[in-house]
Amino acid sequence: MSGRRVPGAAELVAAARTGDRRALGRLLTLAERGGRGADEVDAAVSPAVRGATVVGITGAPGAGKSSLTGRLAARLAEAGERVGVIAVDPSSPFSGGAVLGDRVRMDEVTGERRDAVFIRSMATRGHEGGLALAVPLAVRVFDAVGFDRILVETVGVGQVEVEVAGAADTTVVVVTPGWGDAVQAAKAGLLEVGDVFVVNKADRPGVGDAVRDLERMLDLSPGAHEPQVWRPPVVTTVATTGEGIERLVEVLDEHRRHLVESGEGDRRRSGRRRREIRERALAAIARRLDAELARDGAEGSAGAGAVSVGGAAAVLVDRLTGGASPTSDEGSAGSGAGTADSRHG
Ligand SMILES: Nc1nc2c(ncn2[C@@H]2O[C@H](COP(=O)(O)OP(=O)(O)O)[C@@H](O)[C@H]2O)c(=O)[nH]1
Ligand SMILES: [Mg+2]
Repeated sequence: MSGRRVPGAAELVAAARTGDRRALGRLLTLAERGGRGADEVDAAVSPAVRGATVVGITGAPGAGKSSLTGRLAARLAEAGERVGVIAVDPSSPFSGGAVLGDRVRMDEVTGERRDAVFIRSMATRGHEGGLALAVPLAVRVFDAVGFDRILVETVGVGQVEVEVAGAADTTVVVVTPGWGDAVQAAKAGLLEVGDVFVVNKADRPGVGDAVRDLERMLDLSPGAHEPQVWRPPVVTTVATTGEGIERLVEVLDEHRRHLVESGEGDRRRSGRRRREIRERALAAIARRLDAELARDGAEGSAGAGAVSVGGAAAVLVDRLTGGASPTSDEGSAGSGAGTADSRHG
């Protein structure tokens, strides 16, 4: 470890904990790239994780998520918290104008407490295992080096993005006034994942209608009228001026209390951990599968005597699992894929 010029993950963690922002940036890059580097980061940060609160912020492009995230980060930082921001933007990886614009906007509002906020943009492609692995690891990095709250901004349009936002302790769904915006959110599956709803751009006409639309849809969700079930509050904001942000912070705190008191927080965390382990195992298995397929050449496992595609797959599974019965393996491989599909559905 000490002989290398490139610092190892443990050294980077130690440096990042003392406030070294470059070290933190490198840890996040390693987390995003996946593979062995990410595994090292994982091993280095996991023992140091303290349980920071993760808030997912999602909604349609242009709804004002980045503006809202910036305001929220600034407000929390002013209150003494250290805030990590992970902004996932599929349309503008790294150097795209939108990401850069978001960064500038957020830096502006962060002002004096600027060092209490660290913003990281992440691309949705180009790293092994994808967001489902990169984001939770990045969250643990922030947590382990001393951040109290982690805001994860994702566009609420793809299943993976919705899932990433939904893997937070508290998920905030952002809509805007305007015909059908709440309906669109419902269609994208955002109604189910939302713990808090924000009608942003409340400086525009139609705010009352948007709030009513949301309340009406929330009335129809299961358990909506049971007292022990969390009823997602609807908050109106103007992200550009900061109006309503205070109320949003209050509501986030209320939800955090609810998570603790109801036990739902622990359930979510263990569910999240299970999903992440599953994703990581799947990625490892996929790597081995690919290596096996490469060894077999273009014919796949056909050369091993299997004629059908299913048969060839069963031979491969058999080889990887060390000889369980091909039929039962084929069956369980099939149902495993079904589970993965339904999870994304
Ligand atoms: N009028 C108005 N514009 C807003 C508000 N919040 C954000 N915007 C503007 O809406 C555009 C999209 O905002 P952005 O935060 O990038 O949205 P995102 O794509 O959801 O992250 C920007 O031009 C913002 O300045 C608001 O409350 N009122
Ligand atoms: Mg944005």
